[in-house]
Amino acid sequence: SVEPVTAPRVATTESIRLGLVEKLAYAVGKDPEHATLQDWSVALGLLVRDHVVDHWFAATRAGYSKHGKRVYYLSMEFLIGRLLNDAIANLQIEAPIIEALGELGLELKDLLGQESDAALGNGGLGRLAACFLDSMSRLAIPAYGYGIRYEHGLFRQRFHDGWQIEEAEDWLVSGHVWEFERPEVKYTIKFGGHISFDGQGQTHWHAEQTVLAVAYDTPITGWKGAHVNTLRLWSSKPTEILDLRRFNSGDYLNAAEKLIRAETISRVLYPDDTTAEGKELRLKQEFFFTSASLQDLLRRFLTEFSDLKLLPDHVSIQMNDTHPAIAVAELMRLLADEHRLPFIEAFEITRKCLSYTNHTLLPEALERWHVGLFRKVLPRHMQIIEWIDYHHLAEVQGKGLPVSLDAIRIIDHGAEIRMGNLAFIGSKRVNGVSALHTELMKQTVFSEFHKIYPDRIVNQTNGITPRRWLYECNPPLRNLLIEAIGTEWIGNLEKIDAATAFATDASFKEKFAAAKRQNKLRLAAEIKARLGITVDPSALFDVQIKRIHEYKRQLMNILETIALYHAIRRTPGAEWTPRVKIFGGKAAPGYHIAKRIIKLANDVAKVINNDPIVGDRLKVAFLPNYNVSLAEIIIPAADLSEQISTAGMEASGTGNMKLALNGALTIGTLDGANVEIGERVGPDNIYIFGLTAADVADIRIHGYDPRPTIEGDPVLAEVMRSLVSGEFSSDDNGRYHGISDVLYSGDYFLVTADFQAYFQRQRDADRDFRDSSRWTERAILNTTKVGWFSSDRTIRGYAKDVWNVPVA
Ligand code: 26Q
Repeated sequence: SVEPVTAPRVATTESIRLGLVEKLAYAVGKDPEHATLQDWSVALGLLVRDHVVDHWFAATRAGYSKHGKRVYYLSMEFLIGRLLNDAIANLQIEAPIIEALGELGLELKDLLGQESDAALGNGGLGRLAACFLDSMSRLAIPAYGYGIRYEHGLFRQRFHDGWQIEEAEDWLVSGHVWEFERPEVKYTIKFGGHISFDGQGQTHWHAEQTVLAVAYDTPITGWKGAHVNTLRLWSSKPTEILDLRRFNSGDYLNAAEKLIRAETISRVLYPDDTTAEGKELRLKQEFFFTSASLQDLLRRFLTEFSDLKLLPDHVSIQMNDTHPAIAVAELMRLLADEHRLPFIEAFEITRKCLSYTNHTLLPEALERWHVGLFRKVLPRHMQIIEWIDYHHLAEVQGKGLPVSLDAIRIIDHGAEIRMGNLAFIGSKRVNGVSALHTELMKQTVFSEFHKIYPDRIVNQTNGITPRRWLYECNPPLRNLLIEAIGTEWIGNLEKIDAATAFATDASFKEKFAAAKRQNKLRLAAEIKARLGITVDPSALFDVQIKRIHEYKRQLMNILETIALYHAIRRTPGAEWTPRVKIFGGKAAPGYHIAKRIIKLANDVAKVINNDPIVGDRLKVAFLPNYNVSLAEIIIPAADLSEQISTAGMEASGTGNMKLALNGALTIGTLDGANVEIGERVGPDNIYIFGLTAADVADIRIHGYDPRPTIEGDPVLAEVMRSLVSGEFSSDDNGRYHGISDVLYSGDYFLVTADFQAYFQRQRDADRDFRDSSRWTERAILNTTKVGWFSSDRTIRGYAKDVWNVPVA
């Protein structure tokens, strides 16, 4: 018999050094003399991967999950970023690695920088999925992440003359060492065609197109390697490699057509993070990975059990937004058509296995599919959805509750399929991602459902993994915390509160400020390298990093920047708090206003940064290609965190949590998780301003006229004039007339309504920052009071309220 690996290997300086040289030779094919940094980075990745694999096997063999319940997290997006440092940190093998590299004349940080950033997500939703994987491993929950192995992740952003240019992203070209291809794990996925019923009660789907979904597995190491889960991503492949008949007849291009059609499905991530456009390929992607995942988990279940009625005892499936909501119909199809269960039983089982997380209330972001397109791509699912809709409506009518049936129909006016309603009806639990958002879900989009199913909607406030978002990205602060309170907080972030006692300790304060300064110097160097802008590291670093959206109101931040600029120019000799405005974020390629807001920020930056009157009092830096790796540099260096969305519109936010944990004070509206952050850090340690969600709802009912607000505020009025005068667009005076028009005519996101309160709070921050000792105390309290926002806490909540699984 073959002896399996039994215990994880131990990392010593010696073993790492020898292992590295061996990997470099036999896996990379280079000798040390000719190896590039990239070669060394791959060698190190492969070596660390061996350590990960040991733990992976150990975890599986420990039998933790024997006949237990498994969690399946279905997500179109996993924004994982780089994995090398994450694995090193979780396995606690940094010291021997640094030492071994030193002996070879190499520096760890240089090798880490070579790894490509896996950007298989747009923003918050995708990054949340990645943090959840980390926490599920931390808590030893037997879980699988399921998604798509996009060949091209989110586009790379660069600026040309200040305008956003998108370029294809290519994360796989330089070799991704973390995945294992599983060519034997593959499923057939069907599209289109028609349905027939035979006399024996069997349903047949005669597909127009079939492709294969092939599995690629990435191990996800939990804290201290105690548990390792699997992220399984599906890649689409043709069912037959080549059409030989066509090829032999000389028709080379058409012979390759099927291959291209099949591989297109997992080719590229949709770069839109709101507007749910009804694109056929998007629907195919959604069905592709959902079907493969469900087939895979059913196969796994059936190797252990035979009675599908037991499925809900052993399987919990989480739908990350409605993107995998087709799971409701697909699980029913698999149970009924493939495994011959009666529809009604299939429906019962389905509703006990699935749960749905909602991430938005914006009506334009709720997925809908035209019935015609849907029937063309998924003819059987159309029938099943008609059955569910009819059956569900009858069920509700039977209860005699006073609800609007129109609001709960899946098929709206016979024309469109509402995926949110499908997900809701097919789920055991439906959750929002912050207390406010969940409350609004109950009152708005799902109010009718909430009347019928008062226990179904629950809240699970988002969280972030403290491993990546403090331990890994902020070594100076990490080391200080370990010195002060030990290491328990890393695996149990609520323990970070123990450091609250040091908030007024002079020596701790000094070291905390020094750590912040070190991080600011690192960011300043990055700004210099990427933009050529010199910034003063003792200035207030004011950070807004997130996707560009009107509701997130980067525009309000820019208008405030202009107002501050005008004020500085008017009295340069006054007492100014030097500020650096730092922006990062991508706009969806088709979102024209968002792209113009980027151009405005860059235009404003150019004028301000080159105005000698202003000097170091104000600088503006829009860093291109904001991604996970850049976030890891910006966040530890921030003093002020901009969370200024129109109240009621940001479901939660998670950047707000990362920035607070790293000692930035928040300036923000009472929106999403800002509300809960404020409750924990206290009103003195956060700058809250502006309209509340209730105010916004009220204004929207009564109508809002921006003109008197603008004209009544000389500061804002002057800013508005500068937009149309060409002060920031001397090469094209008309460039910002459109933006001005948007603000004058309706201003849906209420930028002008909140401007004055925002401007005032910024001046409060200016004043407070000058008392650096007091500011440091408040920054410390932000770090020590937000331990609750660990994704470990979030996952404990899902485990208890949604999945019903035990945790470590
Ligand atoms: C849908 C259909 C077609 C194409 C794209 C999409 C699509 C893709 C991504 C729709 C939405 C998204 C992403 C949404 C998102 O990131 N939402 C954010 O989720 C975070 C985690 O819960 C919250 O913190 C943010 O408040 C929320 O905006």
